[in-house]
Amino acid sequence: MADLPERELRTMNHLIYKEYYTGGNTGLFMKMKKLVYSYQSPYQRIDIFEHPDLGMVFALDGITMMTEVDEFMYHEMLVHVPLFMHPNPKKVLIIGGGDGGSLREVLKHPGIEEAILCEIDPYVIDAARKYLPTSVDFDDPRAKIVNENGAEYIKQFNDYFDAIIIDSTDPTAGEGGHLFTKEFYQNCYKALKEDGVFSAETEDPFYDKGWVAIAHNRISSVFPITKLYMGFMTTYPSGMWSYAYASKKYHPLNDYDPERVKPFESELKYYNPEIHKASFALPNFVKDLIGVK
Ligand code: AAT
Repeated sequence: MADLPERELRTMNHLIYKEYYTGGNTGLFMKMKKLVYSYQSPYQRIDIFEHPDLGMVFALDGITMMTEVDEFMYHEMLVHVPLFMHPNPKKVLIIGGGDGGSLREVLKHPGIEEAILCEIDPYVIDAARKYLPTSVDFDDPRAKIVNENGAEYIKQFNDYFDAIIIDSTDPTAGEGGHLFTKEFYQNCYKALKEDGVFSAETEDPFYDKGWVAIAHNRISSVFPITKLYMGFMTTYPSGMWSYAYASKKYHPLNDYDPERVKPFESELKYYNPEIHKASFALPNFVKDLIGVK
């Protein structure tokens, strides 16, 4: 940042982005270098900025969805925790995730035959193609892009997917609320094969504790195995993020085989077998939140 010309630094003083966390009294600010793209789609306001340290920053309705430098923490945890629990994932559904980060991580698994990305807003995908270097080749022959509400799209599937990954906006933002209902989780259960695995982003346990509790309560009322796991995510509220892992069959610790990760080591920047196991160890206040002893 120090090497920016003085005029650019002065300009940045006028381009302040603020995200207000739930409750409205705390938040995050960034001094942006420039606004790269801004569009009001039928679903949400899409902004992409360039930041001197964080690279491209993608926001929906003023909420940070990802930055170029830290998105790997979130996407690797959301995708690899469930996919390494499955012996041979071939058919995967991602709901949300139009920036392409989750699809990128899914396609690292060589056995993938069909990866469906169901993103409600086609403008997010267009913007990601053009401006987000962390995106993916959306035209990969294994990928299929669908622009629909994931809560409706899922209803047609029975016993079909090896893995379902919910990369959704927050439950109170845009169309994200559809992806936090019990009915939606029931439809995910139905769409999964008998050894299917599931993951979902479930908010931060500090500012959004109410939603963490609701999401885990609902998911665990549907799946026989449901576990909350956590990871760092530097530009999300509180910097610590929660996820749900669920399965009809595989326990995320007892059935885990760390050997499967070996061939992927050079491609992963956050996830490794130690992180996999450690991410299921929870602070007491988080256990209390979801009623786990
Ligand atoms: N991977 C980046 C992180 C995201 S993006 C979530 C995406 O979910 C958005 O592009 C949004 O358009 C899409 N989406 C929202 N609701 C639906 C729906 N009902 N069906 C399909 N797609 C949907 C999420 C970051 C969350 C954390 C931020 N604090």
